[in-house]
Order: sequence, then C-alpha cells, then structure tokens
Amino acid sequence: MQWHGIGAVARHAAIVTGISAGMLTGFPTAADVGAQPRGHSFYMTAVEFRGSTSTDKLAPPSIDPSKLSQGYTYKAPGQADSLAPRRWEVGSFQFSPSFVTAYLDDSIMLSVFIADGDHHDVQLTDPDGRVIIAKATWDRGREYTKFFQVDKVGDYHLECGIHRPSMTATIMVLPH
Ligand SMILES: [Cu+2]
Repeated sequence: MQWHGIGAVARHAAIVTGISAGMLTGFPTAADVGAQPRGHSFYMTAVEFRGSTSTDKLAPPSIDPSKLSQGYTYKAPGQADSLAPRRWEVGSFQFSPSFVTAYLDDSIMLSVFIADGDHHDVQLTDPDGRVIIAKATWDRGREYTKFFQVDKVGDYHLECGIHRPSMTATIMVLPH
C-alpha cells in the first residue's frame, strides 16, 4: 500500500502517537506493545563517498574500480583534474545508513534524499523477491517518501539498478 502527501505523514504520526497514548493510559499494557504494529521512520541519503590522491604519492589501481561495480567511479590521472595531471579519484555510491532493522508488521515510512548522482533507478523487494516499491528513477535534490508494512521476516532489499551491486540497503525484519 502507498500513501501520499502530508495526509499520509499525519496518518503515520497518528499510528505512532496512538501507541504512545495507549501506553500512558495503561491500555494496551506494556507487555502487549511488543506485539502491536509500530510506526518506524527511516531517513536515508544517497551519497557518493569520494577519495583522491596523486601518482607521486600512490600508484593508481591496476584494475579500474568501475569494472568491479557500477557503483564505483574512477577518474584516472589526466581525467580527474586537467590542472593536476597526476591526480586520480575514486568514488562509491551508497545509501546511508545502508542497514536498518524493524519488527514484523511494523508500518514503515522510508524517506530517501538524493544528494549525489543525478539519477538512480531504485527498487525495493521483500525477502521473497516480491516488488514493494516499483523501480523508478530518483533524481538528485529530491526526497522520495514511501509507506509500506513489513509482513515477512527477513531482508528487504533496496537496490539501485544503475549502481548495482554495491549501492544497496537492507531493512532486516525481525520476528517478535
Ligand atoms: Cu544509484
């Protein structure tokens, strides 16, 4: 299920505060709360970690990193900086954080902000490979917010099709 817009956020907040209010009034009891679906908000950012040096300090890698994963970038000496021809640069696209946990039947709000990379083709699948968030292009400078419930124990897999296999994130769903 997907909800959209401000109303959806308010509705999600209502789920969270509803549980809190219930705890204050003593119903449901604290022992029951562990079995109640909870609201969980996850904020991730798509980032590119970058590093650079120059050939007078360190020889460039013998294998082009971009051949190891589409999520790794490489600018060889001469390509990285025309004014500093010895300079070389590497990068790696990531979701940060790339590992979060939730409990079975939790209501999840997943909000991803794209800080680096102009385009990412992102999809979320459940532990059986069923599509939860259909693959779509997410662009730099935008925040993408999705709502879903996790009804299976195991790893939900967020992956970028452009920068696979290294640009992934896992939502690990634990049993009660
Ligand atoms: Cu990507």
